[in-house]
Amino acid sequence: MPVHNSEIAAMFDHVADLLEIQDANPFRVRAYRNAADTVRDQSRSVAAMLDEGADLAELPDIGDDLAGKIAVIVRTGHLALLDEISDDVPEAIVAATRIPGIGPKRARKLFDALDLTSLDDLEKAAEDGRIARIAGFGEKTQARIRDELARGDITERRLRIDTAEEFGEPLLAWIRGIDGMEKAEIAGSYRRRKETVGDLDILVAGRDGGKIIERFTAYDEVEDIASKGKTRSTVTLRSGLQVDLRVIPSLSWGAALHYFTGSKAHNIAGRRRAQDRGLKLNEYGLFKGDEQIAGANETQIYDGIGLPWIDPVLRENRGEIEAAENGQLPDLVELGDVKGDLHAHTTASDGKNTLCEMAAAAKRQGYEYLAITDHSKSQTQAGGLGADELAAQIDAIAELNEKIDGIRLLAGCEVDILKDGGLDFHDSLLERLDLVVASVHSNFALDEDAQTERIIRAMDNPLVHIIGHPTGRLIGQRRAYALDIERLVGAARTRGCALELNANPIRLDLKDVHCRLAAEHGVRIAISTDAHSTGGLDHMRYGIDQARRGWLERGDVLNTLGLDDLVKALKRN
Ligand code: DGT
Ligand code: CA
Ligand code: CA
Ligand code: ZN
Repeated sequence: MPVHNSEIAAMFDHVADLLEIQDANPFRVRAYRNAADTVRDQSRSVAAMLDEGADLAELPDIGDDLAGKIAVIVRTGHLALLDEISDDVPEAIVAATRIPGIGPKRARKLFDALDLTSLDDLEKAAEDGRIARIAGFGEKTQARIRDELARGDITERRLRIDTAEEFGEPLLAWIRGIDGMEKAEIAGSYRRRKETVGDLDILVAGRDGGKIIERFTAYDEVEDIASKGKTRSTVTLRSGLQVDLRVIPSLSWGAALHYFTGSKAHNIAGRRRAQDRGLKLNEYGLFKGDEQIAGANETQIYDGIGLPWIDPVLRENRGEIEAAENGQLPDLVELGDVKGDLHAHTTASDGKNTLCEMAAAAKRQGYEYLAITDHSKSQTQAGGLGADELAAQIDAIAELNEKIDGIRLLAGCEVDILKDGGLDFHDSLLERLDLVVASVHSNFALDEDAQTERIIRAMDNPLVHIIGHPTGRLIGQRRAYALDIERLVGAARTRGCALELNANPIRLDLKDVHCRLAAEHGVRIAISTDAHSTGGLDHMRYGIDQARRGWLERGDVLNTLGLDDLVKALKRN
């Protein structure tokens, strides 16, 4: 069974984390991080590429050394370097670096100074007041560490949707090859396209459950079998992902799919509706007394409780049942509605592909336009462009637009929002751009008032079209900065500024409920990939899923406009 890209990427990221804690050469750390990004961004399996004899050293940021390491990982599942250095660094230090404000060096200092070995030790130290006594830490840091550890999401293990897909889709394909299975689907939060999933809930329709489950548990990635019966089994995969599998008769397929898709709150509301009609709804069907009146398909289940079919992305009991009842379900935006991408980087800053390559890739997506938005000068570690370099890029884009057909590049910039809400470039330069995305990349620790004020100040500038990744969160890694999102939405509305839904599955920023809030206030959402490579443009579909969870319709989304309408819409006054 091949090693997945995300597993290779995670190993390289892990090496980078450990090297950073060991205070290794920053260039070496960077090399592993870049390699991890490259592997993660490949739309094809690196293991399969190797199998076909591809030379991985031709990929961006992968030299002969790293290509060799990837080959070993694919062959053996191991990276010797990682085993070596992880012996020297307690895993808890790596976990501690996820606490906001605790970088690798400070985490190391904490653990060394207090002779800690686990996060429990760290929590105790924070409670006993020992952290505040270390030079350079203080009461405030101590309180933050205590709160973060008490909150628990540093140690919580939910898998990002893209990672879950990487393990879930091959497993599903394998299950679909089992003799005697009739249908199989992944239900649960995965089918609702939530940004993270706790576990996978797989449904299989078939008669001989015992035999199907026997084959299921023989899947190569199964590491631990917690239970294994005739209709149900729970296993853990090598990746740590838990999988619940249930085998049901075809006659109950729709009912089971409905039940195990959830959410629980949506189910409970549905069951109550059934009761009000004198019916009983469970995972086997919809019943009137002992008679099954629906069950084989999901639409019939909804029909039986007097509702049209409701898309799984809406099933959170956030008003979808009432909307369905009143014929007011949203006409959700679709991937095919997207006419272009409004946030992308090139080799000019920290991207991996050139202007030309990005343009060709956007054309392959079937887009009308792609905005090139490299970083601005304050982003030194991301190769931010100086004013002259941006001016040169504007010319290069104009030149390229003359030469290429079928795609229009928009000259843009992801300009840093400075601490006081000012922008990293002068208006005289920003004026020359087709599109300005303004983002926060620093001073995450400002209090809510100051942070909100800062971003609103940036929106005061009519040259700003979109606020990039508005809350700054990185799923599973960095909490959103303090922000009054309602105030931000109100300010965006009065200023005619759009907010980004960053489609990168590690960001998905804005969250679903915030997308909905923005749209309800008439604020346009730009669904953008923030691609740092040609492969990154493929992330659009995660943004679309998130947008749909946020009830967005085509008209709510800025980049569903065709080129001419977009250009008109970008003229703020
Ligand atoms: P997750 O795994 O935490 O990302 O979220 P889900 O939604 O996949 O939750 P999970 O795996 O615990 O259960 C799968 C579905 O099964 C859930 O969405 C709804 C259904 N379900 C589970 N427990 C209950 C329950 O106690 N009552 C009802 N009505 N449905 C339940
Ligand atoms: Ca689940
Ligand atoms: Ca489950
Ligand atoms: Zn950014």
